[in-house]
Amino acid sequence: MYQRIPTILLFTLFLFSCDKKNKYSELSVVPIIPQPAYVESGRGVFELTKNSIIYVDTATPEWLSIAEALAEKIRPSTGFAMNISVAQQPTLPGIRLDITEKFVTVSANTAQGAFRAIQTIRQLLPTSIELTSRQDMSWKIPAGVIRDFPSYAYRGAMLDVARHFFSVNEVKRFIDLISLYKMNYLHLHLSDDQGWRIEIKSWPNLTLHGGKTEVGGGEGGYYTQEQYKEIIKYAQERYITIVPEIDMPGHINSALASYGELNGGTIVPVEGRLTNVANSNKILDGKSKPTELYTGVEVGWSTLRLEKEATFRFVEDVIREISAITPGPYFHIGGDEAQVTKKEDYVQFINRFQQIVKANGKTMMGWEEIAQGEIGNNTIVQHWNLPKYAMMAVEKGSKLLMSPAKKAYLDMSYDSTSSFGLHWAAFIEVDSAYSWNPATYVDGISKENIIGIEAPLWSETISNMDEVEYLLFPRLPGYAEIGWSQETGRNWEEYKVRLGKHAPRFKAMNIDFYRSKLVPWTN
Ligand code: TNX
Repeated sequence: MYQRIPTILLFTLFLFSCDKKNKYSELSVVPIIPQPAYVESGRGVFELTKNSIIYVDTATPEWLSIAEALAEKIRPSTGFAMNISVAQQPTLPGIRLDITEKFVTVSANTAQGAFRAIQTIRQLLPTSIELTSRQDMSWKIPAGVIRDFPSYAYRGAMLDVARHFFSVNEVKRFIDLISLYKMNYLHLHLSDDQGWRIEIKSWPNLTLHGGKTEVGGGEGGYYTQEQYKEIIKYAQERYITIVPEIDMPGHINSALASYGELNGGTIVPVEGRLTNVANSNKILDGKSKPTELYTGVEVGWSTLRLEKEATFRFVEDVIREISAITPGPYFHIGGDEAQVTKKEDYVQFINRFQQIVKANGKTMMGWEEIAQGEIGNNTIVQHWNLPKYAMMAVEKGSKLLMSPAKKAYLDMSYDSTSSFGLHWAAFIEVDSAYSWNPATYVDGISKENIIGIEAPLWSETISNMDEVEYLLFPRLPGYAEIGWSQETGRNWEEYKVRLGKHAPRFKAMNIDFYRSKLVPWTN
C-alpha cells in the first residue's frame, strides 16, 4: 500500500553565486551529534537566502508548528523573513533529509521525526544560526542525503529540582538544551528529603511548608500545577515527554515535615555518618510527628509510615493529581535508598504504589531497588548501581532504563579539580562518559532488555544554570549519541574531534561548558 510521507521543504527561489567558502563544504564532515545513521555527500551546497521559503505539504497544525519552529530558529540570526507556504511537493521514499542546490527536504512518517530532523538542520547550518542578533554572512548547507533513526526509544536526562529548586524558565532552558540532541524524555525529580516541589491541592502543606527550603538553606520553591502544565506544554512542543518522580517511601522528609502522621520514623541525619545505614531494625525517632525541614545532603534516613491509613490516602492523592496533568505514560515512584524502611514494609509499599499508578492509567517506573517488589512486566526499572537488581528486574520480565552512576551520572565531577559535583561513584571525564555501551554494560543483560538511557543530574552541589551547564556540557551530547546513534564504529578518537568542533556552537548558545583537556576544541 502506498502511503504518502509528509514533507517540509526549505526552498530558495534564486541562487546567488557566492565566493565565501562554507566552513564544511561536504555534508559528511559536518560534525553532527548524535551521529546520524547514514550520511552521503552530494554535489554543491544549498544556500539559505532572503528568498528562501518553507513549504509544508501537510497542512495540519502540528506540521505547521514544526515549520514555524524552523522559521523561528532561522529568523533572528539571518534576518530573513522565512515565509511558510502550504503546497504539495512530490514526496521522496524513506525518512530522510535531502539537500540539493535548490531544496532541503525533510521526509518523515511522524511529526516527531520531522522535529528531530530539524535539529540536524540546525547543526548543518553555520554555528551562527544559534545567535539571536543579525549576522551578515552566507548560510550554506552542503548537498547530500541523510537517513536517520534512533537506536533506543527512551533517550533522556533527569533534573533534580528537589535538592535545589530550578525555576520554570531554567527548566525550559534545560529542555531546549536536551532537545537539540534529539533526547525525548525529561525526568523531573520533584521531591526529596530537602524539598517538595509540586503543588498537591489536597495536601497543600507539602509545598507551603515542605517547599520552603533546599540544600544549604536557600529559599527553595515549587511549581504550581499551572506552572507544571506550562513545562509539560513547552516540552511537548519539543517532542519531549515529562516523567514526574515522587520519591517514596524513603527520601520523603519534606512530606514528613509537612504532615507528621506520614512519619514512619527517621534516624536523625548527622552529616558524613550515615552511609550504609542498615536496612531495618534501627530505632527510629518521632513516628507520626512532624520532622524538621532538612538542608543537608545525607540520604537514606526517612520513611513513610506503612501502617497508617493516612499514608495511602496521601500516596493516592499525590499520584492521582499529578497523573491527571501528565500526558506521558510514566509515573516514577522513586523507591531508592529506603534504608530505614523495613524490607517487608518496602515490598508492600512498592506493590501498593504499582497498583495505584496503574489505577491512574500510568506505567510505573522506579529506581532499581523496586525490583524487590512484585513488579509487573511493564514496570520500568532504572538501573543506577547494582547488577543484581538489574538481573532481578529482567527475570521478572521488566525492562531497564540504563543510568549506571559510574558512567551516566551528570552530577559526578570530571576530575579531582572540578568545581562542582560529587564523586562517590567515580570521576567521569568526557571520554569515560562516552565510552560505554548500555547493551553490554551489565553482564547477562542485552539490548532487548533495555528501553534506553537516561543521564541524571542530581543537584546537591549546583544551584543555578551556569553550574547546571558546566556539569551537562560537554557530556550531554555524548549521552544523547549513545541513545540515538547506531553503536557500530562508535569510537572516542573520532567522537572527540567531532565534539571539539561544537565549541563555537556552545558559545553561540551561551553554554558554560567544561573545557576538558581531552577534547581538541576548535574556536
Ligand atoms: C544517589 S541515585 C541517589 C540520590 C543522590 C545521588 C547523588 C539514587 C537513586 N539516589 O539521592 O542525589 O546519589 O549522586
